[in-house]
Amino acid sequence: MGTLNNCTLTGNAGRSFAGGANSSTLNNCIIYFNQPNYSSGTFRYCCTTPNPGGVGNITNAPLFVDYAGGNLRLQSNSPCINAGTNYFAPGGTDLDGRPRIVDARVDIGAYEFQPGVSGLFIGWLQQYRLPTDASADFTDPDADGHTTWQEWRCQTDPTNALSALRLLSAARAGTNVTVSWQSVAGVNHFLERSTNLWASPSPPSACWPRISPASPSGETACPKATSPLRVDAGCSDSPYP
Ligand SMILES: [Ca+2]
Ligand SMILES: [Ca+2]
Repeated sequence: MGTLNNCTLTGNAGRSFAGGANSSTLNNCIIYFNQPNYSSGTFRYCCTTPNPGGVGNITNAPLFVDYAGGNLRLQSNSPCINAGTNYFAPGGTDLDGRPRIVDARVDIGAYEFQPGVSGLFIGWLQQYRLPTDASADFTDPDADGHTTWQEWRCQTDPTNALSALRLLSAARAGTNVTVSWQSVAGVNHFLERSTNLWASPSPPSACWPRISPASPSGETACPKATSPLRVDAGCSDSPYP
């Protein structure tokens, strides 16, 4: 018994009492995937099933980012987004330390959906024990020259300086040059060329002109060129694309 505001209760089972909530007051809470979700109590602006009655409650699944993997942040199409009431919203931040109220209305559950920032990314930060509150997003904790966000885009290890997307070698091979880099399975890489390595892509969100198709292999042969080459995983320079 008690009162919970903006909490997520999931994956619990009970014998004598409900696995989720029993005779409690819940506001802005997700109570889902428990056996059973609740027995009795007062529910306002909650996501649970069956419908307990009361104001603002919804019964559709909350659409967690990865329930099996323990990532209980919300997908972009979650019915919990902007479905809570600010009256019961706690303090300034959510469980990750990011803004608790986005778009003027609080979400149901422990995590606020952060537009432009995938919950997958925040869960990935947590896997590496990096701060989830955005303070590490654009810093370089392992000092390998790549920000955490860039390492996310490349799926390299943001806590290991030896793990980074960079060219390893470029060797002549007949009329071609063979370029190699450290690859990561499942990530497409692009080889790009510019007359000025320090030039910023224009517009800022664009990549340099690509001279090879996407390649997951970590090695490709391309025509010899006098201009510099660089390897890129998507547009790793752009913030939150
Ligand atoms: Ca880094
Ligand atoms: Ca790294």
